[in-house]
Amino acid sequence: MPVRLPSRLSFHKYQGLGNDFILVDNRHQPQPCLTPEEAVALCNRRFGVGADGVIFLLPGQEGADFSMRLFNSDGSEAEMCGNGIRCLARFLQDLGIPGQDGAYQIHTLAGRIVPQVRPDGLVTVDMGIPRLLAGQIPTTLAKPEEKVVRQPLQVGGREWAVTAVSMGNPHCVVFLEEGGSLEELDLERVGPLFEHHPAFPERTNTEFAQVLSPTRLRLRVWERGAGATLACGTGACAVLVAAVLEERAESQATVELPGGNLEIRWDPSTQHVWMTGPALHVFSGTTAG
Ligand code: ZDP
Repeated sequence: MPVRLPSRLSFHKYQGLGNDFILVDNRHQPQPCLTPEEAVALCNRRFGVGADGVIFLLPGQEGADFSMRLFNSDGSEAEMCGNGIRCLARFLQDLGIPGQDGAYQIHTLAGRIVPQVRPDGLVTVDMGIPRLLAGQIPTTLAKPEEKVVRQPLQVGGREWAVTAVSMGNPHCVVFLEEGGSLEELDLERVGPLFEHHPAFPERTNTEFAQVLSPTRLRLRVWERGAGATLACGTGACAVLVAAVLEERAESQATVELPGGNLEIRWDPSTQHVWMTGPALHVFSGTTAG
């Protein structure tokens, strides 16, 4: 182990569709109380607690109730995290902070995001407006002010048709054509090649998707900084947006991920994307002294 675990750290483990996070109550100071290296050690599934990332609950900024920051399991920082913000909303409820009708205004590096815990325990999140211009993703696959929809990209010895979407964090969406099988996709081989492709200067999350019907999509994800995970909330939103841009789906659909389903809606009038799904507390603990 390169870095020791932080000692006597109180933490809370949550998961959304098997995408799991270590939540840290960091409300006492504006900066995360852990270094990225300490987050890597905590996320290690054999030497540490085990998680896809560490999420910090921080004091509010810019008029928001609270702020969220996330270190991936490789120590890199993500601007946003869809499954993670559902977990954060459940964590706030568990801390006894009711919010306004279960809704919280959360400042993230991707702007203001608003999760709301419903009476049935599922969390609906206003994920904001997707950013579609190449300069916003960022990607060099088009001029900065142009969209990237079904653009050819050479990766791993073949050509793929990719659509780029930012949900605050970068996503590259690939629909497998007729006959292509998600099960047969060698995610561990092609995932890293997409993640580190020079066309994505901030690296990228990559979703491999299949259209089951105009209201039902399926995906496997290779996450920037975390590898293959069981689910990606921002990724599910990016796939629905890409499917609408490619005229493959309606503006509301169920998205099947390896860990379960999310309901995603891209509101045509406001352009906001809405995501609904579960988030659950697994256990709380304290690291050794
Ligand atoms: O953008 C990134 O670096 C992602 N790895 C962040 C995590 C995204 C996540 N899986 C989600 O649900 O949106 C947590």
